[in-house]
Amino acid sequence: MTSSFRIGLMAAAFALASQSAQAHALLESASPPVGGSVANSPSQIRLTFSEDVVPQFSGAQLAAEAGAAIPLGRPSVDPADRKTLVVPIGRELAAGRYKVSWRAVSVDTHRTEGSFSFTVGR
Ligand SMILES: [Cu+2]
Repeated sequence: MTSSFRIGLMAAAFALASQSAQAHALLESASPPVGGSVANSPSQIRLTFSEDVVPQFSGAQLAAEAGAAIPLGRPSVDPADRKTLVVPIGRELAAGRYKVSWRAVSVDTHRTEGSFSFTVGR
C-alpha cells in the first residue's frame, strides 16, 4: 500500500465518520423558542431538527417549573417538513416557566435528546 493511497483511505474513512455524525437529529429551532417567551399559551410544541425524525420513536415531555407534568398529545411530523416534530399540548398553560425535555430518533436510527425552557406571559 503506497502512503498516498493510505492517506486517501484515511480521508475517506474520516469523511464517512463525520457524515454519520452530521446525520444525528440536532435541535435547530423550536416553538415556543428555546429560552424565549410567548405571550399566550401555545397549543403545540414544534421542534425542528437538522434531520428527518421518526415520530413513533420521538417525543417530548413538558413540565411546569414547579414540577407538575403537562399532558401532551401524540407526536407527529409536519407532513410539509419531516424535520419538524409537532406535539400537541393537552391544556391551557398558566403564565410561568416551563421545561421541554425532548428525544428524537432520526431516519438513520440515531438517538438524540435534550431540554430547554420557555416562559408563558411576561
Ligand atoms: Cu445520526
